Amino acid sequence: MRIFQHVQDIGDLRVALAEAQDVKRDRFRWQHLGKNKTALLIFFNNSLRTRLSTQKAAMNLGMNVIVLDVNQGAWKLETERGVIMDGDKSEHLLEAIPVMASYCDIIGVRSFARFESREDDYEERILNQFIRYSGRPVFFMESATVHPLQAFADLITIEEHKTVARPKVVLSWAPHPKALPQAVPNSFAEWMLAADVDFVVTHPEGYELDPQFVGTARVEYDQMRAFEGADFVYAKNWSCPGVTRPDAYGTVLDDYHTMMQWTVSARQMAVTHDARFMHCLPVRRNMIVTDDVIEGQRSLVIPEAANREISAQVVLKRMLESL
Ligand code: AN0
Ligand code: CP
Repeated sequence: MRIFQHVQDIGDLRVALAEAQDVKRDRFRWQHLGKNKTALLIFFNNSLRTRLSTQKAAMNLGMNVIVLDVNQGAWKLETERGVIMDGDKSEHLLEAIPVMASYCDIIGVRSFARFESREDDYEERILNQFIRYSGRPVFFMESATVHPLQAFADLITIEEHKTVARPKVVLSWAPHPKALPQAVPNSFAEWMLAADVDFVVTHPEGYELDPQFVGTARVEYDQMRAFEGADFVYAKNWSCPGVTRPDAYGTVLDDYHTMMQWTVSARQMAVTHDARFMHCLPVRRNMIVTDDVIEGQRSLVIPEAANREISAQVVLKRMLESL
């Protein structure tokens, strides 16, 4: 595997899920694969889980790991070609990428949507430059539009906890005070459509996800109706994707105070099929989900986060195998 961006990059999902269980049974079995190989993890944005779980996964495989927080200690990077660099940016991405690539074998990049232009974000301007100019396998650690390591970990978690062959999985928008990216819901939708689940998305009008990710998924604007009979509830906030409201791309459409009925609470969970609660974390309590639901017996947020180590290890293992 040379690129990990979309669900198709991992191939057959049943094979990938079986491999995830192999990794979980004995995560140190492939130490020989990573010997004298270096993973470089580049962060343009904050992270707790992605940073730690990916580092751990690389160490499980016997790799060396270098982590770079671009905004803390590195030179500020210009990303646009043709700019007269007389501002605060001392280095261009076009030099930085091949230089960084010369010190490693595999590169992971986190670079969130900037919300300056929908085209730039949805064309993946930053990650595509890493793919083009690094000459190394590149995996996405949350880009402008996708978070595949999260979606893979979510699928592993659903597979481990499902009690019916084809569970009903509901992705629900929930309120948040700041504009958040669409990467997590985009990837979750893409992976759920590829998996064997009954997938429903619920959100207020204006938050329609890009068709390239949400495809033919059922959209239900009535959250309570969407939750009926659900086996898994996946809560997440996202800002306006600019599909039905191009003018509002990357914004919070309504004052969150007026949207608090969307906060996932015992009221909605009561109409589900005793659903398990999921969220990628970090989560704002009593905005996205109430204390009792996230702390409750049916919450999966901690095993879900633990599975980030597993999804990252399967991806790194596949990349090492194809070096
Ligand atoms: C990010 C997001 O919503 O994309 C990262 C989630 C994994 N969340 C925040 O910025 C709070
Ligand atoms: N879920 C997730 O990617 O968390 P971090 O932003 O902390 O890495």
